[in-house]
Amino acid sequence: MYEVCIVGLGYIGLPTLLMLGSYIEGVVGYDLNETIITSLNAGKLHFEEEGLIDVYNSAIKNGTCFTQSIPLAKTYIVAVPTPYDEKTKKIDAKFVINAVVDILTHAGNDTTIVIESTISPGTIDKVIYPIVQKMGFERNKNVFFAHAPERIIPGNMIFELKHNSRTIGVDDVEVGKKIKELYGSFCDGDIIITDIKSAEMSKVVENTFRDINIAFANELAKICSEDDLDVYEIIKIANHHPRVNILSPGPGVGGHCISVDPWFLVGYYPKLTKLIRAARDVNSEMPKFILKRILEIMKQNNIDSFSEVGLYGITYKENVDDTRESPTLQLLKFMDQKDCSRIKLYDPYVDELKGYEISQKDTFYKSVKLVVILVSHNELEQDLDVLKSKIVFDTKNVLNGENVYKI
Ligand code: SAJ
Repeated sequence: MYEVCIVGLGYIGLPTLLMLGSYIEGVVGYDLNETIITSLNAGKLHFEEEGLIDVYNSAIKNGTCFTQSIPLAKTYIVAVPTPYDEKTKKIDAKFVINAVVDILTHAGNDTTIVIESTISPGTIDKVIYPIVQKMGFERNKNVFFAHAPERIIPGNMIFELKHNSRTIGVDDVEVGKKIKELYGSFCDGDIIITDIKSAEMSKVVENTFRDINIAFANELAKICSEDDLDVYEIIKIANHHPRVNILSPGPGVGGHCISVDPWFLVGYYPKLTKLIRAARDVNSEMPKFILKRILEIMKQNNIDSFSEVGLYGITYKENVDDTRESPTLQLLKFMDQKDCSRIKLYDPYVDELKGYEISQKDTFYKSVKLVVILVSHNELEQDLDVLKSKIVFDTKNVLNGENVYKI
């Protein structure tokens, strides 16, 4: 029997598995997706992340393995996606439910299941546990639950896995101690133990806080743009106040966390979430504002075709290859099909994207007059010379010059 099985080897499950596997023996990763398991067994990682290959190598040395059929383990850590229902704004917990049912069907009694996936407050009590009960299990007797929401940021995952503090929600102090010891094998940060619902709530609150702060920055950007003020200068000055810390405006909020988790609160507390809802709306409308600015800049520079416009950056943020909910894709959705097919797209991390043609870097720069920077990948530093000869709309505040427009 394995010590720990990680269920779901995506953006969170895989780094967690490999980190744990570098520190303890008896760790196994399980995923339904055959391609993922085959590639991991062949030594290939299915997404890029700094330092991931190093922890892969040390986990493998330590005996970590991957499987497509659910193995027997003492503890299971579930890291599967938790989308939300577009209509109701409530969590769609089907993947977590399937994982828990799958685990209990195979593992039987005395299993500990740690949910790492972000879930709306009350999901374990109200959604998962009733299903588990119907299967004949009794909580805290023959099945034990914990919620250990992840906190790692893509681009710095390995460092943050080791150094960030963690929250562990449990029903039972003894289970809390056991899970704390497990996470403490690799995590140097504080590990705070609380109840399950508080852990569920605190995770969603963290991402919602960031969404609201970014929305404030984005709203300021619009105000400043209206009055010809430099929003970055204003935020820089305000942030010198010891109790002010405004984040940066940008083309929108992407990824599968910050743009999703606030809905878990809106969906369940619709009458109490005016601010959270407004922040979501401000951030979701940002790509539309960017499109309006692109059209203004095109007009000012006598550019009348989108074929002379290029979007630099397709991923949801810099130096990662993840395009989920990316502001660029949100912007393309606001454009009509004809304009969309004319506009040029380039991203050093993206070679292909369903429904769109991605240019090679040389062709991209040769064919466009206006470059819109939507993601400030470090790779951009290599292009500073060519960018001097273009009109640039820099939505990330990384360039300066007479040819550069800002949000
Ligand atoms: N963004 C801005 N302005 C900023 C910061 C970010 O517009 O000042 C945009 C980014 O460009 C991106 C989006 O917001 O499109 C989200 O990026 P992010 O770097 O803020 O966050 P994520 O989604 O990569 O990771 C977040 C983190 N949560 C918090 O910082 C509270 C991470 O710690 C979580 O583990 C992760 O969500 C998650 O999985 O929940």
